[in-house]
Amino acid sequence: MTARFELHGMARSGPAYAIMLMLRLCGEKFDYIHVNLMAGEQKTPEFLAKNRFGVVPALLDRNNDHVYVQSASILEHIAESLKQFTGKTKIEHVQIREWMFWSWDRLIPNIYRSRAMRLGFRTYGFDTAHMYFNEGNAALKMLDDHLSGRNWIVGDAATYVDIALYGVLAYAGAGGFELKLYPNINKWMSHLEALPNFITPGTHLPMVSQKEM
Ligand SMILES: N[C@@H](CCC(=O)N[C@@H](CS)C(=O)NCC(=O)O)C(=O)O
Repeated sequence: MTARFELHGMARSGPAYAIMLMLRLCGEKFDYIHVNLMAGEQKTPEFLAKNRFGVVPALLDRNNDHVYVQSASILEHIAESLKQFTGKTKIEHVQIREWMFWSWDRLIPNIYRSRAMRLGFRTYGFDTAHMYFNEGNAALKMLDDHLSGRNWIVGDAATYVDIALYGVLAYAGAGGFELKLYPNINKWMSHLEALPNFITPGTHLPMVSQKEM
């Protein structure tokens, strides 16, 4: 049987990892299309027809032939359509979205920009680099405080916001962030790592396209 989903991604992309992790945790097989970012494949007319933003990930859902883009929106679609990791109540749904919006406002750009600088993909002056690093740590502190006495970000079970944020924090070390300073985040990450079918970023997406992963 053909896989329902086709993920377009790149091995070292955090948002692509988050989608792959979500599909794996849902027990859902998917086809994988490698997008060569270094060669600029994400800016070709063919790819832009799938994702107008010219970035990975993108997810084709063969059930309605729609290509979903922006990892936050993709995760929400997977959760809702597979009825997994959704949160239990209407208020939980709202809280999940609040954390998703917060993360793209305060946490994720600071982590990824710090990482991109360390990997040599971007260059910033000292003040700018310092600002991303400090704001990233302020966001980590906020998340760590929230996780005090909790197993999950929202409610009493894992939801897609846990998966989204795990997908980012798995790369925080590469941005120079010391997660050991955040004990509640560490504990929460170990809860997610204990879920069935969990897969680490190091062993995830290949550098070639692959059927039925
Ligand atoms: N907010 C987007 C961010 C996606 C993003 O920035 N992807 C990076 C890889 S991690 C990318 O494709 N960069 C290529 C480019 O900007 O040309 C999402 O969550 O999907």
